[in-house]
Amino acid sequence: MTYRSLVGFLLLVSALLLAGCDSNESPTLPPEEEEPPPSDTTGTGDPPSDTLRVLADERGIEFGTAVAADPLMTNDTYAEVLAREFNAVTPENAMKWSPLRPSRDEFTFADADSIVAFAARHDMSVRGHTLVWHRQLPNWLTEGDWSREELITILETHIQTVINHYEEEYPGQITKWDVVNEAIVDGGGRRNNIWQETIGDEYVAIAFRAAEEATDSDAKLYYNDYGIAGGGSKADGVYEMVSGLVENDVPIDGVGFQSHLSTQYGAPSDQVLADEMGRYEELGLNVAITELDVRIPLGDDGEPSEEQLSQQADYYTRFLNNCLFAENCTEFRAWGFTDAYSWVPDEFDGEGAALIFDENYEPKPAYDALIETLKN
Ligand code: 9MR
Repeated sequence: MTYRSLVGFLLLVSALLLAGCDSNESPTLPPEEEEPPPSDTTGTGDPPSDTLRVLADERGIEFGTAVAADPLMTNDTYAEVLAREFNAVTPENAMKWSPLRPSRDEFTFADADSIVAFAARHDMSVRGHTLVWHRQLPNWLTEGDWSREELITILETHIQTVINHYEEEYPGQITKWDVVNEAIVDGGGRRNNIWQETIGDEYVAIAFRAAEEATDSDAKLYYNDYGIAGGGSKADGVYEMVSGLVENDVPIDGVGFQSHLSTQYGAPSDQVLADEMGRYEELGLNVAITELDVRIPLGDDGEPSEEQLSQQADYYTRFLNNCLFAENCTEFRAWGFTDAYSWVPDEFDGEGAALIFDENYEPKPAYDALIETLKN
């Protein structure tokens, strides 16, 4: 037999064998397509491992961010990253007087509700921000000629209506309220604003009492301010005011350290941070990091340098670490999470890149460093 005829014979035998197999067995069906695993934590499947949210849940810490209503409603990536990485939110603007109260008798809850409803769907707690402040006030309020009694009534009605609305519509969802925001100036004294001028020092206590009276839940009531994490006259002024509230049995549960930092001004040392948090523990109060961001002065190309990004990562982790170490700190929140939406470039010329995801939702070194901190 030649080589050619041998190959031909073998091919014929194998063809017959294969034909025999086919005729004896039913055709094999392709396996059924399986559902792809969920790519996010939109409430439908298991969350991916090692996100900030998963690690924060494991440690039992609220790990949150400020949220803007507009991108939440219009940008799927924004909503997806938010639900994947955080277990807590703070409405960035939607609960302030101006958006919430277009006239004395009218309340518009739609934007704030959309954030709280999102939080409810995704099992996130909410920090209500903020019941009393001097900014973002409607014209009808700032231009009115109010007597002390009238303004107290307006303030108390506001606090009651807002708290009641959320306790009725979204029970248990708002676990903290920033009752009063930024009442103290850099030197340590009271800020001169409409509340202070018309009602006097007492407006702070009035607001806390109104909040306590309005709430039927165990939502915690906070005073919230910036520039108090690193000590100094403002930090002392806040401490003094808060101590006075405690002494007078005003219902206050905690103090929010906003913590808007810049890489060009440095960050408080661990010791100072621990001392500042610790002195509130001695008063029997909680503390929270409520609005952390670390802005960067950008170069001509508009980009942060590697060194700046690593300094930023260091500041983020320093604040998280100190919160994890402090017995009375149960909450860590950033003021936004993507550089695509941040208040910083609007307010600080030439500065930006303050958050832990860049404009394209790519994690920055600060993100990785926070992951490591939560793991360790
Ligand atoms: O991030 C908020 C920005 O979009 C608003 O324009 C600004 C108005 O005053 O308020 C910003 O949020 C502030 C927060 O409510 C209180 N602490 C300081 C925050 C940054 O200014």
